[in-house]
Amino acid sequence: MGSKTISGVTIECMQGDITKQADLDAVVNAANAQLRPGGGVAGAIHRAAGPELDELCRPLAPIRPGEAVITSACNLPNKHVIHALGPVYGKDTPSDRILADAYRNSLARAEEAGLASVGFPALSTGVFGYPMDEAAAVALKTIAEEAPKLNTVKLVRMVLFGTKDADVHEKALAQLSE
Ligand code: AR6
Repeated sequence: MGSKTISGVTIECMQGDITKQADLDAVVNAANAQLRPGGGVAGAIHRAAGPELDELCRPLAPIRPGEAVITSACNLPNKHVIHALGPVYGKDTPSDRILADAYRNSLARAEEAGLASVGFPALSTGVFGYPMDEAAAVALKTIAEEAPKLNTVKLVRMVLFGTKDADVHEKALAQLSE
């Protein structure tokens, strides 16, 4: 696992499952605009959270690319789920700015709720087609840029499904200046 502390915020990268991060206040869902279960991360989060999560999401939908909304985490081992809509790579443009917005807005929702720790999957890198190395650079640069502005959030963890994806993120983390 890679880790670095910037302005008092610890940023970690690890291989794992976003639905099994019991020590985090919130996990971020790689959502669709309608906030419906879907596949990938969204399917896994809704399955673990139970059907009540879908009910909580309905009145908050639709959201636009780059936006994020927060709900309770229902049966997940966290307090909250933050539902973020990343860009479809090359279709929602400029994709890098919209991806950065999705991370920034997710952190803003966590701060508003007074949370101390948040876990992200690699937004947009599955069905939405964002190349992993480019997405990792945007994700970690954005989290590092936001770190000095965060008051309540002290831990941000990138949770990557594959070991290769975790390596790519750890390298991007190592390249950030402290
Ligand atoms: N834990 C951590 N990472 C995961 C997990 C998991 N349990 N499952 C998948 N990943 P995706 P997107 C990785 O497709 O590209 C959905 O159907 C996965 O390997 O979930 O933002 C929604 O309904 C990939 O690297 O999100 C939307 O329609 C990353 O998480 C659409 O897909 C994101 O993959 C969103 O697409």
